[in-house]
Amino acid sequence: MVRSLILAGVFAVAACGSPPQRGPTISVADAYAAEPVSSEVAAVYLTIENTGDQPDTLVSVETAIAAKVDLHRMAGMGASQMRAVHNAEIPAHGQLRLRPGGLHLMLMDLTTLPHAGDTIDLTLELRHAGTIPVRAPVLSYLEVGERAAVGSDQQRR
Ligand SMILES: [Cu+2]
Repeated sequence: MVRSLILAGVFAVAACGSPPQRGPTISVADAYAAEPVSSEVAAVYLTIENTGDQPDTLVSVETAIAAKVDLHRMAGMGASQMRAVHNAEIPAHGQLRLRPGGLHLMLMDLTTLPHAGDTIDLTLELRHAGTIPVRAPVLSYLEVGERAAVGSDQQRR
């Protein structure tokens, strides 16, 4: 709370004339992880909602069970077609959707192998909103496939 008040103050100075933002404008929904098929990496999907007037940027993600977390984009079919992305914008009054076949988080060098039914705790860092804790249930390969069939990146609420 203290941190968001400080950030709101900085923003007010930087964008004179805009109405002040009230309360958190960033939230995370629909987080889940795919049960890894190898002992080295696991994919995590989630949606970041931005109800604010300014874009924000996902700059990093941490979790206790992986040495590092990369943001990946699919450039084609298959794991060999994944490309690292350094950050991703959450548009004002919009959402950033990480989903199978698109942008996703890749937990690299797993220290613990998560199984379906477990949960993974992650910490997202956004440029403006700061750190956001996220809990992602681990789903089986079959359950992930069922979710992937619903909706698309362009979905609007
Ligand atoms: Cu990946």
